[in-house]
Amino acid sequence: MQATLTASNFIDLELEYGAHDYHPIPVVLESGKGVYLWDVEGKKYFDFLSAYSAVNQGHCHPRIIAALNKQAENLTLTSRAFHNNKLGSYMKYVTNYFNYERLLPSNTGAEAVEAAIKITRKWGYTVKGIPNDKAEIIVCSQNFHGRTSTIISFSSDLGSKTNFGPHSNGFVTIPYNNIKALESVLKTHHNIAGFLVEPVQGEAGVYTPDRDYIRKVKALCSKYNVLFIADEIQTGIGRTGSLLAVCGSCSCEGHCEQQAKTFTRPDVLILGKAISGGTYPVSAVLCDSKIMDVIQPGQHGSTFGGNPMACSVAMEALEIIRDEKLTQNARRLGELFRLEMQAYIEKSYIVLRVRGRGLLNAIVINDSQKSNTAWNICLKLKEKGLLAKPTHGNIIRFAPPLMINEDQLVECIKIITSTFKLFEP
Ligand code: IF1
Repeated sequence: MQATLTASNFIDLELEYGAHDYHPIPVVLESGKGVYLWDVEGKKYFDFLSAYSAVNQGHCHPRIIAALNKQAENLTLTSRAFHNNKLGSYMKYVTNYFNYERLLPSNTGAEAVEAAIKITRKWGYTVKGIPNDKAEIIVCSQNFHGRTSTIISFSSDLGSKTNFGPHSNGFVTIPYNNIKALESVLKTHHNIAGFLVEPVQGEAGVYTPDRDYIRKVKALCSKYNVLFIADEIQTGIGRTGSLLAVCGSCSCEGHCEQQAKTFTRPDVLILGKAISGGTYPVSAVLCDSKIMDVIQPGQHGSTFGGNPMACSVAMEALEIIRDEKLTQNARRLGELFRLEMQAYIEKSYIVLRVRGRGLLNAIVINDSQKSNTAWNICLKLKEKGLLAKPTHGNIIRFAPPLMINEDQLVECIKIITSTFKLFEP
């Protein structure tokens, strides 16, 4: 049956039987290898989305697939009612890798954010001494942390939250990249348990904060005894040219691939997406014992969290980041990408600016958010063999797998700029 279906048949099936929760680029993908994807008609594409930065190691990395298959032959799921022989080694490996004392395992990004919120609140009550049910968490406008009913409560995106109320209390919103706003809330609100922030705002359109923002955030959080919670679900694991984007903001200038430098080290670190190379849903919250130990048996959990498949896949995926020096590659090629884009922009009308860090970049199209120019550019890119997706109407995110090489990137830059040219007046 499959063999006789065309791309439009597959799309129609989703439209007919699926929830209408997405509006994808009309391409039906069948296989992937490294930076490449192939559709059902055999057309080959460069992937410039990487499943929203989950496939940093490249599609179907042979080492990750081998780890997956090997584990699948032995044991897939035990639940946390019993121990398994992978979880402990996984926890040791990841806490070492990121320099934290403890890890709480989960599956999707939103789940890990939820867990971080619970840990932070409980720390607020039991360690900081906030009165019962009064804890508040500071968040930034234009944030993206996931889709659960609590997380959308503090989203500023109306589409994400309208008619999904009643919303949860306990969040105070401040502008992003604004230290004064943070300090003023910390001064006036006395029940703040934490500050939750993306070190680079992804969904907002790849907004990179000032160089010293994260360092100042860390200092203020320490001063007011508030947990600094970094959502590195999208920015972490090499994507921005440093192991964590918080490193990219500290004085090491992104040179501490191996471990986050202690002074911009988040109190609570949230990881997801690329921790498994996009092979399996894996997410985690990392923090030290003095924070994590507020969670005791029966107070949090997940049927699939910490399962042996997730552990095996994630250890291999993280090992690959180091072995293949993907962080360094992201930094070097990210600079090349922005340089080439900037050179194009100098003489362009249709492209306004490029911004980003490492291989998490965005191009702002010179048209209104309501226009379909960015969408049309993406359709043209697709025709020319490159897949990217617009956001907020006039922004296109460019985030290839981190294992892309220079020749491939140069080829992609040609595809991208020659496509832009078609849209110049
Ligand atoms: C969608 C963007 C990316 C995230 C951060 C938590 C989560 C995400 C910083 C939740 C997820 C996604 C989900 C996807 C779109 C997407 C996205 F466009 F919103 F910005 F990545 F580029 N924190 N990001 O970026 O993780 O529960 O999905 O595993 O919801 O449509 P999840």
